[in-house]
Amino acid sequence: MSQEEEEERQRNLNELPDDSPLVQAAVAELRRRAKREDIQPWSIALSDASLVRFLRARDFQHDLAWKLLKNYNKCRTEYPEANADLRPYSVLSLLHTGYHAVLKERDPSGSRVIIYRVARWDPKVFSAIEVFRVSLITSELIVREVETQRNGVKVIFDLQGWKFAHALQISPAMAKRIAAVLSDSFPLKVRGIHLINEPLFFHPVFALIKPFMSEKMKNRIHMHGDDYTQSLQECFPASILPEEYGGKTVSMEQLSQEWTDFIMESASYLLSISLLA
Ligand code: VIV
Repeated sequence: MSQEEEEERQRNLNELPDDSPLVQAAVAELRRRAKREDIQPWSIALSDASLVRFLRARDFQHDLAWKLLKNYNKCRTEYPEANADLRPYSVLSLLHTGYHAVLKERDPSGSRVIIYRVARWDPKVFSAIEVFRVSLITSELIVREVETQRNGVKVIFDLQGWKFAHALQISPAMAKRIAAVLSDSFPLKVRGIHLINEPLFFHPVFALIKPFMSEKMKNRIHMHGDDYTQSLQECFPASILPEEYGGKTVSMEQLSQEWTDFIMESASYLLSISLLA
């Protein structure tokens, strides 16, 4: 098969619904592999709905989907501080600060758009592990959406207020976890990371994360600086952005409140995927 034919094949498979025979066959194969290789049955759900995420995240390349599943499993079991307990209560007061929101509308390519505001994270109150857990919780919720499985996510990090105290929280181990989850340890395609208001002394932290990232991922990181309005709008239409970032219709406060409510409504699902003893 030529490369174009292979890409065409992957695109077509990605458009198929969960219950189509081709998707079902690929899911069954992935499940057989997981059972044969003794993936701990308690650590990851082997349901159709869960397995199909890994296939879509890797455009139905079976070996890559399998590798992603193994890495995801490894992260969940080897990094329980962030991964084991995904119940939202531990991060509720962080969510209430307005640290995090998910836009209502997707971008024109169908990606989910997520925003984090570092200025709302007080490093004396919340550790990087808890902050990381917020991202895991949101990721576990949006990865259930078929459109997100197909078209991935884009992230906007507002680094205004980034301080030395934040940087101190990013240990080399944490930098490695961040890079891992962006590249090959979570079944979401990361289509872009957009940094805005990044101060000069964010660069040493970025230098810590960079060596663990693939070329492809590095190329997807955009630094917009302080004067970001225009360059950000070249990447995202103003119509989907909140008021604080050049949009017209909705405030971060409102989006953040609504997403926090959604997380809280999802508490029982989040408990069901937690790995509690
Ligand atoms: O968690 O798809 C130093 C994305 C992110 C995720 C997870 C998934 C995902 C895009 C991250 C992005 C955020 C879990 C599945 C990596 C959590 C980051 C938590 C840390 C503590 C935030 C501190 C601020 C960073 C800012 C820059 C990071 C970029 C270079 C990625």
